[in-house]
This record gives sequence, structure tokens and C-alpha cells, in this order.
Amino acid sequence: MIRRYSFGNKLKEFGDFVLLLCRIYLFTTQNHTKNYMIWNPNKECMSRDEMSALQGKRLHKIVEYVYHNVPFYRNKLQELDIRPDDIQTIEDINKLPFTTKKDLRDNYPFGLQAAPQSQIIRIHASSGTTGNPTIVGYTRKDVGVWSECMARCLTAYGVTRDDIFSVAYGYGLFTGGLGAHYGVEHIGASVIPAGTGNTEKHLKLIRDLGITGLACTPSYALYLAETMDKLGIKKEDIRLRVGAFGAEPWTENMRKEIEERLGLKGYNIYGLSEVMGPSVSYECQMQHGSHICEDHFYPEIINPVTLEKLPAGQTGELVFTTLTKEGMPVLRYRTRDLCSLLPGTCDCGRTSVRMGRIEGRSDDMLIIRGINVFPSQVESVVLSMPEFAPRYMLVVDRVNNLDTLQVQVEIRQEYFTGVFDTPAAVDKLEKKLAAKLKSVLSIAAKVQLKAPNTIERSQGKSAHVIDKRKL
Ligand code: DLL
Repeated sequence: MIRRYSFGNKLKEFGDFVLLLCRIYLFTTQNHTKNYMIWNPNKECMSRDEMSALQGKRLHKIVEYVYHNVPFYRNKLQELDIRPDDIQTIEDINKLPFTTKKDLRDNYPFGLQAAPQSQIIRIHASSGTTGNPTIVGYTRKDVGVWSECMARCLTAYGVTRDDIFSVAYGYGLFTGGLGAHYGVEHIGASVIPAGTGNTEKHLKLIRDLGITGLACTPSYALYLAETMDKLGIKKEDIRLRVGAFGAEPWTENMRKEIEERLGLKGYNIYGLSEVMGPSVSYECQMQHGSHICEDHFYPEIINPVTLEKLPAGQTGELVFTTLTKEGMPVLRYRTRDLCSLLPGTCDCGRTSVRMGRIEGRSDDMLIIRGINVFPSQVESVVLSMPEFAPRYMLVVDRVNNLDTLQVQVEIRQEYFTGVFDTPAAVDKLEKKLAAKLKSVLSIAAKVQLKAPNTIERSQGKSAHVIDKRKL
């Protein structure tokens, strides 16, 4: 198409340029007076109309992309008689089908991957309900978008290139470690790839290096505080000032306790591997909800039973569509996290929609020491061993600020009498089950074997979890 340059066009371009200058002026003066730093005002402070237009354009592109590259989505869309051209605006998202964790598991390992393997530069995984984990591949562009979102998030916390930032999320298949790491590097701060464990050594580094930022689960932050007390390190001895806490639910009371004991300001960070990892949303200085990077991840809230869309402010299940992801895009992915959306401009100047705290789950997933655990994973291990009856109970607790998991399981009558009725035999069997559980769950569980018919039977829906943690 030949574009004609009329005087009108030139005038419009000049007008756009003046508008851009005005916005830059407004943001810099506003940020200067309020002292709120914003990494990418162009995207984080877009007007609602601009954002909706961008989302609509990107939605059309991503639907076209998965239609041509992911047979699973092509089939689903064809079943509903939807062609990519039917999706033009962000409101058209209502026509699209939902995606669930089961869809990801059924297409294990690479069935939902849209980019060719040669374009994938990173693979993460998260636990599935049973058996197969969920595999998520990222292209170079995806890793770049992820670092950009992490940079937005760290900047909202007030982190700058002058900070020394310790990442104490797990490095590895879990997205926490590497996700946060790349964001810290992207803004030019110094990253300490501490990872999990080695708490005493980590504390020594926090003190000796004058580390100012910390990313970890809120429960690990409390455990650090506990260990500081044990080692006689006072909060005055360290220089921590900012914490990026997430990967598990936490409360205002936990925030207060962490802040008080570590002498820092703690901010929420949310994310999930199927969508990206940490930084899908983040708190700002206002701490009134977490801003969603909605130019990349479009959020919706639905009723988890009827699947109807709920209006802003109502609590329901959070659903995300990735608008720019190349490796493994997802359309209307049901996160199972329950929360509400808070629209409107925030006092920090960002216009991006905020989500409230996660209030619960619409499935039975537990998060224990930051690791996702489904009772059905325990069941599959228990049932794989002939010695056990399908009677088990997960008892989750928090001792010295660290989550604990105990698995109680009944021995079958035929193995109990005369076989596993001596302490040595019981001990051996407990160790065998504990080792199997560890390899499947990736966390240690204490096993307690029970005599036949001793675990309480429930009257209705069988209950397999006692969660004693007070959140
Ligand atoms: O937990 C990604 C992450 C890493 C987020 C580090 C924040 C910091 P997954 O292992 O896939 O990914 O687990 C995702 O964890 O659906 C929520 O149920 C829960 N979750 C994550 N962040 C928060 C949070 C990472 N801030 C699942 N508050 C999600 C409450 C959270 N729950």
C-alpha cells in the first residue's frame, strides 16, 4: 500500500509528537515531585483507550499465531467455528475457549509450544496434579519481555542500579530464581544469586556485602529473621531496605512482622510459570493491589463454576491470556487463583489494572515452602506401593516460620500383621515412602505410618488435607 503524505498527515504526526512531549513532561514532573520511579511510563501509564487498542491488536496477532502453530488451539477454535479474523478487539476475547492445567498436562511435553525448538532458549517446569510437570519454553524475546516486566516491578519498589540485590528464590526449573535474576541485571543493579538454603552463609553475605534488596518467599524471609536472632545479628547490623516477596500467599500481618524484623519494606510480587513467572504483577509504593503488566498478560475474573465473566471488584478465578509470548502462549489460562481486579489510576501514576491479594484457590493445590503440591501427587505415590491402603492425610504446619509436611498413611491389613509390626520394619518402610515422595514433590515430607483403619473417614467428600498454618 502506498502511503500518501498529505499536509493533514504531517499535521497529525506533529500533533502526536507534541502530545508525546507533554506526556514525558507530565511524567517526569509528576515523578520528580512524588519521587515515584516508573520503568516504562509509555506502557505502565497508557490511557485506557490506548491500552485497550493495543491489547486488541495483540490479541488478534496471538490468536492468528497459535491458530497456525499449535494444533491444539487450531482444533479448539475450529470446533467453535472461530477464525483469527473474528478476533479484532479485546472484547472479542469472550469468544475464545479457556485453557486449563489439564490441557497442558495432556499435551506434555511440547504440545502447546508454538515456536520451533530451535527458537527456544530456556525451559522451566512446574508441578502437575499427578505425574507429568507442566513444561514451559521461552524464546529469546520472551526472556526479554520477562526481564522488562521484572524491571518494571523492581523499579516500582524503588530499586535502582545502586542496589545490591540478593535472589533467594530457587534457581532451576522453578521460575523464581532466574526470573528475578534477569530483572535485577536488566536494571543494572548487582545481583547475588544466593538461591535457597545456606541460610547462615547468606546472612553473612547480607551483612558483610551491605546487601540492600532481597527476593524470596515471605516464609523464607521470616526464617532468615529467625536465624538472625539465633546468630545474634541485629537488623541494625544489616542494610536491607527492599524485599520482593511472593510465590505463596501471605498476609498484612506477615508483611508487618517481616518488615519489623528485617528492617525493610516488603512488596508483593505475583506470577505463575504457565504465564511467565514472577512479575506478572507487582505492588508499587501505594501498596494498594498489584499492577498487572497488562500489555503482555490480559487478565479476566470468572466465576469458577459457571465460567461467567465477573465485573471489576468481585472476587473470582483469575484468568490470563498472554498477548506477546512466542514460546508457549496461552489463551484464557485458568490460574485457579481467587482474587479481584481493581481498575482506575493509582496514586503512583500507573494506569495498569491492579489485582488484590490471592484469597484462595479454586482447586486443592497447596503451596508448601514455595513449592506447589497437589494431594493427588501424594496419592499417586501411595498407590504405587502395594503396602499401603488408599487412606492418607497431608498435615501441613508452620514451625519456626518454615512450612512442614507430614504424610500419614495406612498400611494394608495383610502387610501389617506379621510384616510391618516391628519398629525397625516400620522405620524402613517410612524411609522408602519418604524418598519416593521427595522425588515426586521436590520437598521433604515426614512420613507417619498408621495401623489399618485408623485414619478418620470423612462423611462426605473425602478430605485429605489438614492445614494448620495460620495465614
Ligand atoms: O510461584 C512464580 C513466582 C516466583 C511468583 C517468585 C512470585 C515470586 P509457580 O510455581 O508456577 O510460579 O506457582 C504459581 O503460586 O498460581 C499462586 O497460586 C502462587 N503465587 C505466586 N505468587 C503469589 C503471591 C511462581 N504473590 C502459583 N501471592 C500461583 C499469593 C502466589 N500466591
